[in-house]
Amino acid sequence: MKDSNSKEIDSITSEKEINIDNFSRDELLEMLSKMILIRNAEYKIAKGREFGLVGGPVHLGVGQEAIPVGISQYLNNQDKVFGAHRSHSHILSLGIDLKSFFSEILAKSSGISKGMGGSMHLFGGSVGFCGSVPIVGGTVPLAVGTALASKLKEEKVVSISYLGDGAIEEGIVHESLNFARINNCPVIFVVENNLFSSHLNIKLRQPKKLTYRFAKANDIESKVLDGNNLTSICKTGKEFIRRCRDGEGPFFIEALTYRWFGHVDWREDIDVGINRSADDLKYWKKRDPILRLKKSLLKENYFGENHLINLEKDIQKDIDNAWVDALGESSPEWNESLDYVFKSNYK
Ligand SMILES: Cc1ncc(C[n+]2csc(CCOP(=O)(O)OP(=O)(O)O)c2C)c(N)n1
Repeated sequence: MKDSNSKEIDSITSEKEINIDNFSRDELLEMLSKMILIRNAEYKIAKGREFGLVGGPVHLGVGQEAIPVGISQYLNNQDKVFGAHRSHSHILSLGIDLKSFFSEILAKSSGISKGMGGSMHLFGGSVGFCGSVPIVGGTVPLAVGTALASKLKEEKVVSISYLGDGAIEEGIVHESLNFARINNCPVIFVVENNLFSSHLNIKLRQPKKLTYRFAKANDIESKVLDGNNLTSICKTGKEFIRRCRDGEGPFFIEALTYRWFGHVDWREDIDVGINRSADDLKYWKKRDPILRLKKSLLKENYFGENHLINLEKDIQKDIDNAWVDALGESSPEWNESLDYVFKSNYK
């Protein structure tokens, strides 16, 4: 099924280098490092899942890194960020401690939620990540709720709701869009449109591949962006976040992207050739957000090739060390789940 590289998608996304004018060397280095960290951490999780070190399903977002990194750049720890089942990138982009993150994925007591949540129930209050849940669309009204609270308390706190093109199909999302608009809540809905809901192409689910029409229907200002272009995400993210702090909002960003792995687990090709074509994956890999940023940095002489190679090596070393440290941690006792989950006396 050859479809994601249609004219409509082609006109928004590109394999070209990206425009880095007006960004400082330090800022770009910070964001590039974050994207590499997220990608390589997810590759580490993929291997861990393959070799049975990680239990339960993990949903990897390799290929989609530019979106949360570009948005998180303009957030602070008071802001409230919500994700869903594919949220490693969301919490990592906010700067969560890597060892506690891996410990959580490996179900260790030292994990951010004491190993009780795992890959799909991430929480990192210290960095403003208010939670991810596997119920598709489930966190969207929560983000609207925190935004309403922020408005009522005049706090200038912004809420971010990451959701997929599949989540857009949930009724609660439409109620949330309407409620956010009617109450002018400082929330930004960020749709990571990777064109698939599990194994089902958007073409088979919706009359159009773009979802921003739902924002229009609710009178919410929106922008459709190339989700693999970091600086484009930054530009709009910065503007919408500032305007939310100034009392405007809600806003809606539709960021077109693609995941390189199958819907779940470590197999890159789990649904390639079944529902996703190998050609499409190749097409999107040319639009790699990290590669495109690197090319621009090299072309503009912001960094030399060696600098980037060393940067990647250093990040990999941090990932390897954090992973080994996390693996060495102990697992919770069985009765702890009774304490934390059923008796609700989480300390
Ligand atoms: C309420 C609900 N319905 C269905 C599912 C099954 N399900 C899990 S992930 C998923 C696809 C979600 O697609 P999307 O929102 O586009 O996110 P992506 O997986 O592409 O990141 C579905 C349907 C679920 N977890 N929750």
